[in-house]
Amino acid sequence: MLAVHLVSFLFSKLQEDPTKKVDRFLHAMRLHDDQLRDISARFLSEMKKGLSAQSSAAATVKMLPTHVRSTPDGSEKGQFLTLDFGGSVFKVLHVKVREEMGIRRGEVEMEEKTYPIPKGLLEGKGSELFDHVSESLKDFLQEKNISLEKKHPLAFTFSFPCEQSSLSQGLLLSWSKNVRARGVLGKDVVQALREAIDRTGGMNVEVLAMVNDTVATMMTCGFEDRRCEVGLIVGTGTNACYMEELRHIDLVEGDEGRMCVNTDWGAFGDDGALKDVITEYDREVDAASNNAGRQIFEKMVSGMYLGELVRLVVLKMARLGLLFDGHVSDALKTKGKITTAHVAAMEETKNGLKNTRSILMGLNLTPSQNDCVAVQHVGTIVSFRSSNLVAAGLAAILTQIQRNRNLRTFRVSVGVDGTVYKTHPQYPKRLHKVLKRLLPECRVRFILSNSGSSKGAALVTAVAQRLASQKQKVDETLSLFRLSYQQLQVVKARMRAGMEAGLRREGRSELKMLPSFVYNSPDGTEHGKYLAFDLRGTNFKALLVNFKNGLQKAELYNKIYTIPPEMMQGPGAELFDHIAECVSDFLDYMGIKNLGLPAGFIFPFPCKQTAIDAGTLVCWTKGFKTTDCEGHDVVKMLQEAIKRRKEFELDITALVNDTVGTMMSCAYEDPQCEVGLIVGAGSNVCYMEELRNIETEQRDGNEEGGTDGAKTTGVAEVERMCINTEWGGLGEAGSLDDIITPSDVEVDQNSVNPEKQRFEKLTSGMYLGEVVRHTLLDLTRQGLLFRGRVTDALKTPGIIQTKYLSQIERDRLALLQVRSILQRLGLDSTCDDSIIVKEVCGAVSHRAAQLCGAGISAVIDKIRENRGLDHFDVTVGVEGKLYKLHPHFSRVLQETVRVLSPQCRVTFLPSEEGRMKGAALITAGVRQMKM
Ligand code: 0WK
Ligand code: BGC
Ligand code: BGC
Repeated sequence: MLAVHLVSFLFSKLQEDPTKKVDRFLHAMRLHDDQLRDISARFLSEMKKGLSAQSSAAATVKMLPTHVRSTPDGSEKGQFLTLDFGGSVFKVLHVKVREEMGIRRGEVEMEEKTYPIPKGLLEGKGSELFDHVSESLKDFLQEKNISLEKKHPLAFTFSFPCEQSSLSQGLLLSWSKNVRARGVLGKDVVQALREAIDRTGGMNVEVLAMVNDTVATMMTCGFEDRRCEVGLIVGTGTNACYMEELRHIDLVEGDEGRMCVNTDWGAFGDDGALKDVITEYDREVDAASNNAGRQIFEKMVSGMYLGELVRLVVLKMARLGLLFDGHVSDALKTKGKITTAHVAAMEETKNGLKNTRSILMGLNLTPSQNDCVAVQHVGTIVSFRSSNLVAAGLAAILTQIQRNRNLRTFRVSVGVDGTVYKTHPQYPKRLHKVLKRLLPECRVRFILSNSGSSKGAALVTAVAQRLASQKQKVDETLSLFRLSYQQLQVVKARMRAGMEAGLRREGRSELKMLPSFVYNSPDGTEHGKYLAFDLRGTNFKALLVNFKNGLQKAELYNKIYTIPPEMMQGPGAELFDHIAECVSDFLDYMGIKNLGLPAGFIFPFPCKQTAIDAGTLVCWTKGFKTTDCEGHDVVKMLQEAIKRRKEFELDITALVNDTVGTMMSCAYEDPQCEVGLIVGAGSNVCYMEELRNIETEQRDGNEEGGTDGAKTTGVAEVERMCINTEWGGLGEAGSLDDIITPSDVEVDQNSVNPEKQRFEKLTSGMYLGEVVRHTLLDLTRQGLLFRGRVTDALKTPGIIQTKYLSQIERDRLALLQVRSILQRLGLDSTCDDSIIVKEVCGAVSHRAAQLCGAGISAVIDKIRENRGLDHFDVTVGVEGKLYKLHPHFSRVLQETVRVLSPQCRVTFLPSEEGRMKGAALITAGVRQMKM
C-alpha cells in the first residue's frame, strides 16, 4: 500500500509543472515587492552615507562626484575622439557633433572601431594596458586618415569606480569585472593615458574629460531627451548615475546647481547589507571571482555573473537528481560554461526552449523536455531577480530625485545601455514593470542608447568646453563688478574729496553736503507729544509719539497712507495736497487735530536747509519727478497745502532728512552714534561734522559768512552739526567713470534723472534689480544665458525687483527656487542659467555693499581725523531694506569698512523704523531749545 502512495507521489511530482519545482527550489531568489522596497530603502540610506562627508569613506555605495554639472542644452558642437573602455568591448571613436553642413541639424556623426584586448593585458601591467589603448588610438587615426598633427580633444569613457576632483582627473578606486591590471589602483587614469599617448607618440591628442559609462550613457540619451537625468548600465557590469543637487554632495565645493553622481552601486552589499537575500549560489560566484567579497550587488545582477549563477543552480539541481536524472557532465561543472548570452537565448520568447535544449546538449547533457523547461525557468528566475534588484536600486535613485525636487509625481527619463538590457528579450519589460509597481507616482521613460556611450562622452567634453568658455566670458563680464581693494581705496578717497569740496564751496561738488541744523544728539530728557510725518516714496507715514522720559517708554501711534504713483510725476500741489489730506486724516484718527502739536517732517530728498524748519528741494531722486517742487521750500509747500484745507494748522518744527532721523533715533540708544546710513530704495549718509569745517554761510542760518566755528543754541556751546552728505551724487561729474559698467550706463540713461545720483544708482535698492536685468540682457545677447533668447520679459524695466536679489542670493536656496522665481518673471531658465543669474545678482549686490563700505570708511575716517584721533570708536545707525533684508549686504559692507578703516572700530546699529522717532526727537529737542 505504502509503495503505491510513494509511486503515485513521485509520479505526481514528476508530472508536476517543472517550473513549480524550480520556484520552490529557488524561492530564495524570488524577491517579492516588500523585499524589493526594503532593499531599495537600504540602498537609499547607503546613497546618503556616500554623499555625506562624515560617512562617505565607510559607505559601500561610493556616490562618486563626476564634475559633470550639466546635461546637453543643444548648443554643443565640435569634433572629438573618444575611447570607450571597460565594457564588453573596447572601442575608439571619432565623434562629430553638429560639425559639417552634411550633418542634419542636431545630429551627431560617428566613426568607430573595436579593438580586442588580449586577456593577459587585463591582468598584466597597467602601463602595458594603457599602451595598448593608446596604440589602438593611433591605429584608428591612421586608418581613418584623421590628422595626427591637428590637436584633437579626447573623451575617455572609463567604466570603473574613480574618485574625480575634476572632469579631467580620476583616481582608480578598484578594478571590477574582468580587469585586474597592476600598478593602476590609486593612480590617476587620465595621467596614465596621457603618459601612454606620449609613449606612443606621433599624435596630438588632449585628454579633456574622463567619464564613467553610466554618465556617458545619460548624456548620450540626454541629447534627445532633456528629461534624461539618470544613466543605467546593465551589461558586463552594472551601475547607475543621476543628477544630484550639489548641496547634497559634501565632497564638492558649492551649493549651486547639480552634478552627476556615479553611484557605482555594484559594491552595494559589500558590507553585508544584502546578507538576507544572498543565496549560496551568489556566495559561490563571489568566492570564485577575482574580487571576492566585493561588488556583491553586481554579482547578483550583471552579465558577467548571471550565466554562472544559472550554471551553479542547474549543477546543484542535477546533483540533487532534480534534473537530467541526476546526471552531471564535466562541462556543467566548468566555470563560465553557461554565459549570460545563453541565459538570454534560453528566454527568447519563440525559440527559448529550443535554445535551452541545444545549450544543455552543448554541455554534454541529454535534457528531457521538463529539464529544458526547468533550466529555462532557472534562467528566468536568475535574470528576473537581476531586473528586480536593478528596479529596487533605480527606485531609490528616483525617490532621491523626487525628494530633491519636492515633487509628489514627476516624469524622468533614464538612459540605458549594456548587453544584458539590450540583448535579454524579457529584461527591459520586467524592469519597467517592477519599477512601476515600486514607484507608481513616477513616470519613467527608458531610452536605449543605440550608439554606445561615446556620443555622450563627446558631449560631456563639449559641455565642459561650453561651460568653461561660458564661465570665462561670464567672469569677464562680472569682473567689471568686482572691485579690488585699491579701487575701493580710490572710491573712498573720491568720496572724501567730494565731502571736503562740498563743505568748502557750495554747488561745485558732486556731494551736496547739506547742513541739517541738527547740532546735538538726544539726551533722553525729551518728553511730551510730538508728530512726525515721512514721505517714503510709495507711501506716506504719520506718527504720534508721546515721550515719557525715555524713548523706551514712549507711546507710538502710526498710520501708513499710499502715495499714488502718478503723484510722483504730477504737479507738486497735488502731491502736497495729498500729504496734507493724510496729515488731516491722521490728526482726526488720533483725535488731536486742535492740539497744534509740533511736527517733524522727514523729507528723504536733498534739501538745502536754511534753518531747522526750512529747506528748499535741490532735486528729486528715486524716481520722483513731481513738478514745481525743485527749488521750493518743502516746509512752505506743506504749510500752504494745509492752509488750502482751511481746517487745521500744523507747526512743522523740523525738516529732517531720513538719514538724520535714523542717526538721531540710534543716538538715543547709543550716544556714540554719529553717523546715519540709509540703504533702501535710495542710499545716503549723514554724520556729525565740525562746525569749523562747514564753510557755507548757511551753517548758522544767516546769510553772512561763518564765525569761529562755535555756535550757541538756546542753551549750550556746540561744535558740530549733522551734515546730510547726499553721497548719492558722487560720480555726477565723472568721478566714478572708471568703475561704471555698461549696465550702469543703461540704468542711468533709462532713469528719470540721467547723469544724476550715479553713486546711488550703483548702491541702492531702486536700481540694483535694473543693473542685474541689463547685465542679464548683455549676457543673453552674448548667447551665454537663456540660450541667447532675449524675451520680452527680460526687456521689461523693473521686472527684477531688488527683493528678488535678496531671495535669489539666499544661501542654500536650491537652484530650483531660483528657477521658480525666474519662471514667475516669465524667464524660462536651465540650471546653468540659474547659477549665472545668481552670480550676477551676487556681483551687483556685493559691489553695492563694497561701495557703501568705502563711503562709510571715508566718513568715519574724516570724523576721526577731524578729532585728531589715532583710534576712533563710532556707531553707525542704519536703516533700509537692502541693508536689513539682503543675506550678505551688511556683512560685506562691514567687512569693507573694517579693511578700509583699520583705525576705526565701528558698530552698526540697525534701526527699527527709527527715522520717524528720530524726527520726533529732533522736534522735541528744538522745542526744548536744545537743538
Ligand atoms: C556600451 C557603452 C559602454 C559601456 C557598455 C556597457 O558604449 O561605454 O561600458 O555599453 O555594457 P557592456 O558592454 O558591458 O555590456
Ligand atoms: C563599474 C562601474 C561601471 C559598471 C558598468 C562596474 O563594474 O564599477 O564603474 O559603470 O561596471 O560598466
Ligand atoms: C535721497 C536722500 C535720502 C536717500 C535715502 C536719496 O535718493 O537723495 O536724501 O536720504 O535717498 O532715502
